Amino acid sequence: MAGEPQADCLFCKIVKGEVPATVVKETETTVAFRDINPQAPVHVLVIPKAHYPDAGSLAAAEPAIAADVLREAGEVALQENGEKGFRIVFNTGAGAGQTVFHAHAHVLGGRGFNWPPG
Ligand code: DGP
Repeated sequence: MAGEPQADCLFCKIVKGEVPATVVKETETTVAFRDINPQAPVHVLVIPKAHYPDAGSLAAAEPAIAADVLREAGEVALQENGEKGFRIVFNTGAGAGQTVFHAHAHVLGGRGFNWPPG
């Protein structure tokens, strides 16, 4: 069923505590943890506890939880990076570099960023 945990999903395993992660913030609907392969001094992933394959399908099915992810991304950035600017990225689809098909926001900060992104 939509939103249910998937046995073969890495991030569902992190939600359940079956795979360890450095959690920096958690709410009833979201978990924020440090990326294992950081691309910036601050690199945190914010995920919904419910399983949806990407941000768009999450927003279509559970707009309130999608809003929770966005709010938490901003709060984690403030917590980890102060008032400095930050970037939120949702890689969507393998062609855009998505490798884990459980919706997640990358929260990146602590350095400058180029535009357009690579
Ligand atoms: P994406 O490529 O947008 O699907 O991002 C997936 C991110 O997940 C990538 O930046 C690396 C991170 N990642 C992959 N495996 C693990 C893991 O086991 N633990 C943590 N903390 N992060 C992981």
